[in-house]
Amino acid sequence: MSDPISEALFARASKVIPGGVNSPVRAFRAVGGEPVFIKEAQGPVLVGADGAKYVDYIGSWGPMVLGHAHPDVVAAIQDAATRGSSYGAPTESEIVMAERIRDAVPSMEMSRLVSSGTEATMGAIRVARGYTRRDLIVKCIGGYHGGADYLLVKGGSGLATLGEPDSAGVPAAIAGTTLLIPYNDGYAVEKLFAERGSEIAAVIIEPVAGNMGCIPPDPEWLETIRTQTQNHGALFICDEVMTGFRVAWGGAQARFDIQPDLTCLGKIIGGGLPVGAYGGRREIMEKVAPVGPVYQAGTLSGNPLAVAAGLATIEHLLRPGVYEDLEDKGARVQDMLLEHAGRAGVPITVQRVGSMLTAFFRDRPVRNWDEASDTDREAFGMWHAALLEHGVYWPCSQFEAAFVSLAHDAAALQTSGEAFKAAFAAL
Ligand code: HOZ
Repeated sequence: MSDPISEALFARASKVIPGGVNSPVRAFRAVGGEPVFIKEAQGPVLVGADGAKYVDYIGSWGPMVLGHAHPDVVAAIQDAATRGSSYGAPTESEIVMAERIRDAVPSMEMSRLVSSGTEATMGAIRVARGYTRRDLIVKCIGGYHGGADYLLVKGGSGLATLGEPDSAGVPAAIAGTTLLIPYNDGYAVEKLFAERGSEIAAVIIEPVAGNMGCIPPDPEWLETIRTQTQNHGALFICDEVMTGFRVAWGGAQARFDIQPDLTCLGKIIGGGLPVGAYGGRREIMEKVAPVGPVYQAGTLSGNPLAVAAGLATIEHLLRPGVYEDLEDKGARVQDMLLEHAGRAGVPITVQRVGSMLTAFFRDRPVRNWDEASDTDREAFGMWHAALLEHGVYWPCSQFEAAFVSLAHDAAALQTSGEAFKAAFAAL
Protein backbone atom coordinates (compact mmCIF):
# COMPACT_ATOMS: atom_id res chain seq x y z
CA MET A 1 0.00 0.00 0.00
CA SER A 2 1.76 3.12 -1.17
CA ASP A 3 1.02 6.78 -0.48
CA PRO A 4 -0.50 9.27 -2.98
CA ILE A 5 2.88 10.88 -3.69
CA SER A 6 4.49 7.50 -4.45
CA GLU A 7 1.50 6.59 -6.60
CA ALA A 8 1.99 9.74 -8.68
CA LEU A 9 5.73 9.14 -8.94
CA PHE A 10 5.15 5.53 -9.96
CA ALA A 11 2.71 6.57 -12.69
CA ARG A 12 5.23 9.11 -13.96
CA ALA A 13 8.13 6.65 -13.73
CA SER A 14 6.20 3.96 -15.59
CA LYS A 15 6.05 6.22 -18.64
CA VAL A 16 9.83 6.50 -18.97
CA ILE A 17 11.31 3.55 -17.07
CA PRO A 18 10.24 -0.07 -17.78
CA GLY A 19 7.83 -1.03 -15.00
CA GLY A 20 8.67 2.24 -13.28
CA VAL A 21 11.77 0.79 -11.63
CA ASN A 22 15.44 0.40 -12.45
CA SER A 23 15.60 -3.15 -11.08
CA PRO A 24 12.63 -5.53 -11.16
CA VAL A 25 12.84 -6.60 -7.50
CA ARG A 26 11.78 -3.08 -6.45
CA ALA A 27 8.44 -3.22 -8.23
CA PHE A 28 6.25 -4.87 -5.55
CA ARG A 29 4.83 -7.21 -8.22
CA ALA A 30 4.99 -10.18 -5.87
CA VAL A 31 3.11 -8.48 -3.07
CA GLY A 32 0.34 -7.01 -5.15
CA GLY A 33 1.04 -3.34 -4.58
CA GLU A 34 2.99 -0.40 -5.88
CA PRO A 35 6.39 0.61 -4.56
CA VAL A 36 6.83 3.24 -1.90
CA PHE A 37 9.29 5.78 -3.32
CA ILE A 38 12.10 6.80 -0.99
CA LYS A 39 13.43 10.30 -0.60
CA GLU A 40 16.06 9.75 2.06
CA ALA A 41 17.35 7.35 4.70
CA GLN A 42 19.13 7.58 8.02
CA GLY A 43 20.37 4.76 10.25
CA PRO A 44 17.73 1.98 10.21
CA VAL A 45 15.02 4.21 8.76
CA LEU A 46 13.83 4.85 5.21
CA VAL A 47 11.81 8.01 4.62
CA GLY A 48 9.08 7.67 1.99
CA ALA A 49 8.23 10.32 -0.59
CA ASP A 50 5.43 11.62 1.66
CA GLY A 51 7.69 11.79 4.72
CA ALA A 52 6.46 8.51 6.31
CA LYS A 53 9.16 6.57 8.15
CA TYR A 54 9.83 2.88 7.80
CA VAL A 55 12.21 0.57 9.65
CA ASP A 56 14.24 -0.82 6.76
CA TYR A 57 14.90 -4.55 6.34
CA ILE A 58 16.01 -4.32 2.71
CA GLY A 59 19.23 -2.46 3.42
CA SER A 60 19.64 -1.82 -0.32
CA TRP A 61 19.51 -5.65 -0.67
CA GLY A 62 22.55 -6.11 1.51
CA PRO A 63 25.16 -3.35 1.46
CA MET A 64 23.90 -1.16 4.31
CA VAL A 65 25.31 -3.18 7.19
CA LEU A 66 26.11 0.01 9.15
CA GLY A 67 22.71 1.53 8.41
CA HIS A 68 22.07 4.47 6.11
CA ALA A 69 24.21 7.60 5.88
CA HIS A 70 26.67 6.38 8.50
CA PRO A 71 28.81 9.42 9.41
CA ASP A 72 32.12 7.62 8.71
CA VAL A 73 30.94 6.54 5.27
CA VAL A 74 29.51 9.94 4.43
CA ALA A 75 32.77 11.62 5.48
CA ALA A 76 34.85 9.17 3.45
CA ILE A 77 32.77 9.79 0.32
CA GLN A 78 32.83 13.58 0.79
CA ASP A 79 36.57 13.56 1.36
CA ALA A 80 37.22 11.37 -1.69
CA ALA A 81 34.94 13.49 -3.88
CA THR A 82 36.97 16.61 -3.19
CA ARG A 83 39.93 14.82 -4.77
CA GLY A 84 38.16 13.78 -7.98
CA SER A 85 35.58 11.12 -8.68
CA SER A 86 37.36 8.92 -11.21
CA TYR A 87 40.86 8.77 -12.67
CA GLY A 88 41.03 5.68 -14.88
CA ALA A 89 44.43 5.10 -13.29
CA PRO A 90 45.49 3.03 -10.27
CA THR A 91 45.31 4.35 -6.68
CA GLU A 92 46.76 3.27 -3.35
CA SER A 93 43.25 2.81 -1.93
CA GLU A 94 42.65 -0.07 -4.34
CA ILE A 95 45.69 -1.85 -2.92
CA VAL A 96 44.41 -1.29 0.61
CA MET A 97 41.06 -2.77 -0.43
CA ALA A 98 42.71 -5.83 -2.01
CA GLU A 99 44.86 -6.28 1.12
CA ARG A 100 41.84 -5.95 3.41
CA ILE A 101 39.97 -8.51 1.33
CA ARG A 102 42.90 -10.91 1.43
CA ASP A 103 43.26 -10.50 5.20
CA ALA A 104 39.56 -11.15 5.80
CA VAL A 105 39.13 -13.85 3.15
CA PRO A 106 42.46 -15.68 2.88
CA SER A 107 41.32 -17.73 -0.14
CA MET A 108 41.34 -14.44 -2.10
CA GLU A 109 45.11 -14.12 -2.44
CA MET A 110 44.58 -11.79 -5.38
CA SER A 111 41.45 -9.91 -6.34
CA ARG A 112 40.20 -7.65 -9.09
CA LEU A 113 37.78 -4.81 -8.34
CA VAL A 114 34.81 -4.30 -10.63
CA SER A 115 31.67 -2.19 -10.39
CA SER A 116 28.92 -4.66 -9.43
CA GLY A 117 28.23 -8.16 -8.17
CA THR A 118 27.12 -9.11 -11.68
CA GLU A 119 30.51 -8.13 -13.06
CA ALA A 120 32.20 -10.06 -10.27
CA THR A 121 30.45 -13.33 -11.11
CA MET A 122 31.02 -12.76 -14.84
CA GLY A 123 34.72 -12.21 -14.19
CA ALA A 124 35.05 -15.26 -11.95
CA ILE A 125 33.31 -17.51 -14.46
CA ARG A 126 35.42 -16.25 -17.36
CA VAL A 127 38.56 -16.92 -15.33
CA ALA A 128 37.30 -20.40 -14.42
CA ARG A 129 36.58 -21.15 -18.07
CA GLY A 130 39.95 -19.76 -19.18
CA TYR A 131 41.84 -21.60 -16.45
CA THR A 132 40.18 -24.98 -17.01
CA ARG A 133 39.68 -24.54 -20.78
CA ARG A 134 36.14 -25.85 -20.33
CA ASP A 135 32.77 -24.23 -21.06
CA LEU A 136 30.15 -25.68 -18.73
CA ILE A 137 29.17 -24.14 -15.44
CA VAL A 138 26.90 -25.49 -12.73
CA LYS A 139 24.50 -23.35 -10.71
CA CYS A 140 21.61 -24.03 -8.35
CA ILE A 141 17.95 -23.95 -9.31
CA GLY A 142 16.70 -20.77 -7.62
CA GLY A 143 20.23 -19.43 -7.25
CA TYR A 144 20.90 -15.90 -8.50
CA HIS A 145 24.30 -14.52 -9.40
CA GLY A 146 23.49 -11.33 -11.28
CA GLY A 147 22.43 -10.57 -14.80
CA ALA A 148 24.84 -12.43 -17.11
CA ASP A 149 23.10 -14.44 -19.85
CA TYR A 150 24.37 -17.87 -18.76
CA LEU A 151 23.31 -17.18 -15.15
CA LEU A 152 19.68 -16.28 -15.96
CA VAL A 153 18.73 -19.94 -16.05
CA LYS A 154 16.26 -21.13 -13.41
CA GLY A 155 17.22 -18.02 -11.46
CA GLY A 156 16.04 -16.81 -8.08
CA SER A 157 15.56 -13.19 -6.94
CA GLY A 158 13.49 -11.11 -9.38
CA LEU A 159 13.27 -13.96 -11.91
CA ALA A 160 11.62 -16.17 -9.30
CA THR A 161 9.47 -13.32 -8.06
CA LEU A 162 8.11 -12.65 -11.54
CA GLY A 163 7.67 -16.35 -12.26
CA GLU A 164 10.03 -16.17 -15.25
CA PRO A 165 13.08 -18.16 -14.15
CA ASP A 166 14.62 -18.16 -17.64
CA SER A 167 15.03 -14.72 -19.18
CA ALA A 168 14.01 -14.02 -22.75
CA GLY A 169 16.92 -12.78 -24.85
CA VAL A 170 19.34 -15.47 -23.71
CA PRO A 171 20.43 -17.55 -26.71
CA ALA A 172 19.71 -21.26 -26.25
CA ALA A 173 23.34 -22.04 -26.98
CA ILE A 174 24.42 -19.82 -24.09
CA ALA A 175 21.81 -21.18 -21.68
CA GLY A 176 23.00 -24.64 -22.72
CA THR A 177 26.38 -24.02 -21.11
CA THR A 178 24.67 -23.91 -17.70
CA LEU A 179 23.87 -27.11 -15.81
CA LEU A 180 21.56 -27.14 -12.81
CA ILE A 181 21.50 -28.75 -9.40
CA PRO A 182 19.04 -28.38 -6.53
CA TYR A 183 20.44 -26.48 -3.52
CA ASN A 184 21.64 -28.74 -0.69
CA ASP A 185 21.57 -31.91 -2.83
CA GLY A 186 24.90 -33.73 -2.69
CA TYR A 187 23.64 -36.69 -4.69
CA ALA A 188 22.80 -34.38 -7.63
CA VAL A 189 26.35 -33.00 -7.55
CA GLU A 190 27.87 -36.49 -7.59
CA LYS A 191 25.58 -37.63 -10.41
CA LEU A 192 26.33 -34.59 -12.57
CA PHE A 193 30.08 -34.94 -12.14
CA ALA A 194 29.89 -38.67 -12.87
CA GLU A 195 28.15 -37.85 -16.16
CA ARG A 196 29.89 -34.65 -17.31
CA GLY A 197 32.74 -33.96 -14.90
CA SER A 198 35.40 -33.54 -17.58
CA GLU A 199 33.41 -30.72 -19.26
CA ILE A 200 32.65 -28.66 -16.16
CA ALA A 201 34.66 -25.48 -15.60
CA ALA A 202 33.09 -24.49 -12.29
CA VAL A 203 30.31 -24.86 -9.78
CA ILE A 204 29.02 -21.49 -8.55
CA ILE A 205 26.84 -21.32 -5.45
CA GLU A 206 25.61 -18.82 -2.88
CA PRO A 207 27.11 -20.37 0.26
CA VAL A 208 24.03 -19.13 2.08
CA ALA A 209 21.22 -18.84 -0.44
CA GLY A 210 19.70 -15.38 -0.27
CA ASN A 211 17.86 -15.14 -3.56
CA MET A 212 15.21 -17.79 -2.89
CA GLY A 213 14.88 -16.52 0.64
CA CYS A 214 17.53 -17.32 3.24
CA ILE A 215 18.60 -20.97 3.10
CA PRO A 216 21.61 -22.17 5.09
CA PRO A 217 23.86 -24.74 3.41
CA ASP A 218 24.22 -28.36 4.55
CA PRO A 219 27.91 -28.83 5.44
CA GLU A 220 27.94 -32.23 3.67
CA TRP A 221 26.70 -30.62 0.44
CA LEU A 222 29.49 -28.05 0.58
CA GLU A 223 31.97 -30.84 1.20
CA THR A 224 30.63 -32.80 -1.77
CA ILE A 225 31.02 -29.80 -4.09
CA ARG A 226 34.58 -29.28 -2.87
CA THR A 227 35.51 -32.94 -3.34
CA GLN A 228 33.82 -33.38 -6.72
CA THR A 229 35.26 -30.18 -8.21
CA GLN A 230 38.72 -31.11 -6.97
CA ASN A 231 38.47 -34.68 -8.27
CA HIS A 232 37.34 -33.54 -11.71
CA GLY A 233 39.62 -30.53 -12.22
CA ALA A 234 36.79 -27.99 -11.94
CA LEU A 235 36.74 -24.84 -9.79
CA PHE A 236 34.50 -24.07 -6.83
CA ILE A 237 33.19 -20.48 -6.92
CA CYS A 238 31.56 -19.00 -3.83
CA ASP A 239 29.28 -16.09 -4.68
CA GLU A 240 29.60 -14.09 -1.48
CA VAL A 241 28.19 -10.89 -2.91
CA MET A 242 25.50 -11.05 -0.23
CA THR A 243 27.30 -12.97 2.52
CA GLY A 244 30.77 -11.38 2.27
CA PHE A 245 31.53 -9.35 5.42
CA ARG A 246 27.85 -9.96 6.35
CA VAL A 247 27.58 -13.36 8.03
CA ALA A 248 31.14 -13.11 9.43
CA TRP A 249 34.20 -10.93 8.87
CA GLY A 250 35.51 -13.69 6.59
CA GLY A 251 32.08 -14.28 5.02
CA ALA A 252 30.23 -17.58 4.72
CA GLN A 253 33.45 -19.39 3.88
CA ALA A 254 34.77 -18.57 7.34
CA ARG A 255 31.47 -19.37 9.01
CA PHE A 256 31.04 -22.73 7.25
CA ASP A 257 34.70 -23.62 6.77
CA ILE A 258 34.66 -23.67 2.96
CA GLN A 259 37.81 -23.52 0.80
CA PRO A 260 36.67 -22.19 -2.57
CA ASP A 261 38.96 -21.57 -5.54
CA LEU A 262 37.32 -18.27 -6.45
CA THR A 263 35.10 -15.85 -4.51
CA CYS A 264 32.84 -13.02 -5.63
CA LEU A 265 32.15 -10.02 -3.43
CA GLY A 266 30.03 -6.89 -3.78
CA LYS A 267 27.44 -4.99 -1.74
CA ILE A 268 29.16 -4.36 1.65
CA ILE A 269 32.62 -3.76 0.14
CA GLY A 270 31.13 -0.75 -1.64
CA GLY A 271 29.44 0.69 1.45
CA GLY A 272 26.36 1.49 -0.66
CA LEU A 273 28.24 2.59 -3.79
CA PRO A 274 28.64 0.34 -6.85
CA VAL A 275 31.49 -2.14 -6.34
CA GLY A 276 32.22 -5.81 -6.88
CA ALA A 277 35.32 -7.97 -6.64
CA TYR A 278 36.38 -11.42 -7.67
CA GLY A 279 39.47 -13.20 -6.54
CA GLY A 280 41.13 -16.41 -5.50
CA ARG A 281 44.36 -18.33 -5.62
CA ARG A 282 47.27 -16.44 -7.17
CA GLU A 283 47.89 -19.16 -9.74
CA ILE A 284 44.29 -18.81 -11.00
CA MET A 285 44.08 -15.01 -10.80
CA GLU A 286 47.32 -14.66 -12.75
CA LYS A 287 45.32 -15.81 -15.77
CA VAL A 288 43.66 -12.37 -15.74
CA ALA A 289 44.87 -9.70 -18.19
CA PRO A 290 47.33 -8.04 -18.35
CA VAL A 291 49.36 -10.91 -16.84
CA GLY A 292 47.25 -13.65 -18.40
CA PRO A 293 45.01 -14.27 -21.40
CA VAL A 294 41.58 -13.82 -19.73
CA TYR A 295 40.43 -10.32 -20.62
CA GLN A 296 38.32 -8.28 -18.21
CA ALA A 297 38.24 -4.52 -17.84
CA GLY A 298 36.19 -1.55 -16.61
CA THR A 299 36.41 2.25 -16.83
CA LEU A 300 35.06 2.73 -13.30
CA SER A 301 36.67 -0.36 -11.72
CA GLY A 302 38.20 0.59 -8.37
CA ASN A 303 36.35 3.90 -8.43
CA PRO A 304 37.83 6.12 -5.68
CA LEU A 305 34.48 7.11 -4.16
CA ALA A 306 33.21 3.55 -4.04
CA VAL A 307 36.48 2.24 -2.61
CA ALA A 308 36.47 5.00 0.03
CA ALA A 309 32.91 4.11 1.07
CA GLY A 310 33.77 0.42 1.14
CA LEU A 311 36.93 0.87 3.17
CA ALA A 312 35.11 3.07 5.71
CA THR A 313 32.47 0.36 6.07
CA ILE A 314 34.99 -2.43 6.42
CA GLU A 315 37.06 -0.46 8.96
CA HIS A 316 33.96 -0.20 11.11
CA LEU A 317 33.34 -3.93 10.86
CA LEU A 318 36.80 -4.58 12.34
CA ARG A 319 35.65 -3.21 15.69
CA PRO A 320 35.31 -5.79 18.45
CA GLY A 321 31.83 -7.15 19.07
CA VAL A 322 30.36 -6.03 15.75
CA TYR A 323 29.44 -9.50 14.49
CA GLU A 324 28.10 -10.53 17.92
CA ASP A 325 25.91 -7.44 17.76
CA LEU A 326 24.65 -8.33 14.28
CA GLU A 327 23.97 -11.89 15.48
CA ASP A 328 22.02 -10.61 18.51
CA LYS A 329 19.94 -8.20 16.47
CA GLY A 330 19.20 -10.87 13.88
CA ALA A 331 18.16 -13.29 16.61
CA ARG A 332 15.94 -10.65 18.19
CA VAL A 333 14.10 -10.08 14.90
CA GLN A 334 13.75 -13.84 14.42
CA ASP A 335 12.36 -14.26 17.95
CA MET A 336 9.84 -11.45 17.48
CA LEU A 337 8.64 -12.91 14.17
CA LEU A 338 8.16 -16.34 15.70
CA GLU A 339 6.50 -14.98 18.83
CA HIS A 340 3.92 -12.88 17.01
CA ALA A 341 3.25 -15.44 14.26
CA GLY A 342 2.77 -18.06 16.97
CA ARG A 343 0.35 -15.92 18.93
CA ALA A 344 -1.66 -15.20 15.80
CA GLY A 345 -1.63 -18.86 14.74
CA VAL A 346 0.14 -18.11 11.44
CA PRO A 347 2.44 -20.98 10.39
CA ILE A 348 5.86 -19.62 9.46
CA THR A 349 9.43 -20.84 9.49
CA VAL A 350 12.16 -18.28 10.08
CA GLN A 351 15.57 -19.14 8.62
CA ARG A 352 18.49 -16.97 9.65
CA VAL A 353 22.23 -16.84 9.27
CA GLY A 354 23.58 -13.97 11.35
CA SER A 355 21.88 -10.78 10.23
CA MET A 356 20.21 -12.16 7.09
CA LEU A 357 16.90 -13.94 7.44
CA THR A 358 13.61 -14.90 5.82
CA ALA A 359 10.17 -15.55 7.27
CA PHE A 360 8.86 -18.33 5.03
CA PHE A 361 5.11 -18.68 5.08
CA ARG A 362 5.05 -22.43 5.63
CA ASP A 363 5.36 -24.62 8.70
CA ARG A 364 8.43 -26.63 7.64
CA PRO A 365 12.05 -25.77 6.89
CA VAL A 366 13.10 -24.72 3.41
CA ARG A 367 16.19 -26.41 1.94
CA ASN A 368 15.89 -25.70 -1.78
CA TRP A 369 13.92 -23.93 -4.50
CA ASP A 370 11.05 -26.46 -4.61
CA GLU A 371 10.44 -25.94 -0.91
CA ALA A 372 10.85 -22.14 -1.12
CA SER A 373 8.19 -22.02 -3.80
CA ASP A 374 5.86 -24.16 -1.68
CA THR A 375 4.94 -21.18 0.50
CA ASP A 376 1.78 -19.15 1.01
CA ARG A 377 2.63 -16.10 -1.04
CA GLU A 378 -0.82 -14.60 -0.83
CA ALA A 379 -0.47 -14.47 2.96
CA PHE A 380 3.06 -13.08 2.54
CA GLY A 381 1.72 -10.28 0.31
CA MET A 382 -0.97 -9.32 2.83
CA TRP A 383 1.54 -9.43 5.65
CA HIS A 384 3.94 -7.25 3.68
CA ALA A 385 1.24 -4.63 3.06
CA ALA A 386 0.26 -4.64 6.74
CA LEU A 387 3.91 -4.18 7.75
CA LEU A 388 4.17 -1.10 5.55
CA GLU A 389 1.08 0.35 7.18
CA HIS A 390 2.77 -0.13 10.53
CA GLY A 391 6.09 1.38 9.55
CA VAL A 392 8.24 -1.56 8.42
CA TYR A 393 9.72 -1.91 4.90
CA TRP A 394 10.30 -5.67 4.51
CA PRO A 395 11.72 -7.11 1.23
CA CYS A 396 8.82 -7.20 -1.21
CA SER A 397 9.15 -10.88 -2.15
CA GLN A 398 9.08 -14.23 -0.37
CA PHE A 399 12.23 -15.04 -2.32
CA GLU A 400 14.46 -12.32 -0.89
CA ALA A 401 16.42 -12.24 2.35
CA ALA A 402 15.86 -9.46 4.87
CA PHE A 403 18.91 -7.68 6.29
CA VAL A 404 19.38 -6.31 9.81
CA SER A 405 21.98 -3.59 10.30
CA LEU A 406 24.08 -2.42 13.22
CA ALA A 407 21.88 0.69 13.25
CA HIS A 408 18.76 -1.30 14.17
CA ASP A 409 18.57 0.11 17.69
CA ALA A 410 16.07 -0.53 20.48
CA ALA A 411 13.55 1.93 19.03
CA ALA A 412 13.70 0.35 15.56
CA LEU A 413 13.32 -3.12 17.04
CA GLN A 414 10.39 -2.02 19.18
CA THR A 415 8.60 -0.51 16.16
CA SER A 416 9.33 -3.75 14.30
CA GLY A 417 7.89 -5.91 17.09
CA GLU A 418 4.70 -3.87 17.17
CA ALA A 419 4.42 -4.02 13.38
CA PHE A 420 4.99 -7.81 13.32
CA LYS A 421 2.30 -8.24 15.97
CA ALA A 422 -0.23 -6.12 14.07
CA ALA A 423 0.60 -7.64 10.66
CA PHE A 424 0.30 -11.26 11.80
CA ALA A 425 -2.88 -10.46 13.70
CA ALA A 426 -4.36 -8.93 10.54
CA LEU A 427 -3.99 -12.16 8.52
N1 HOZ B 1 20.74 -9.72 -5.19
C1 HOZ B 1 19.83 -8.63 -5.09
C2 HOZ B 1 18.50 -9.07 -4.61
N2 HOZ B 1 18.27 -10.42 -4.61
C3 HOZ B 1 19.75 -7.93 -6.36
C4 HOZ B 1 18.98 -6.68 -6.26
C5 HOZ B 1 18.33 -6.35 -7.55
O1 HOZ B 1 18.16 -7.25 -8.39
O2 HOZ B 1 17.98 -5.20 -7.69
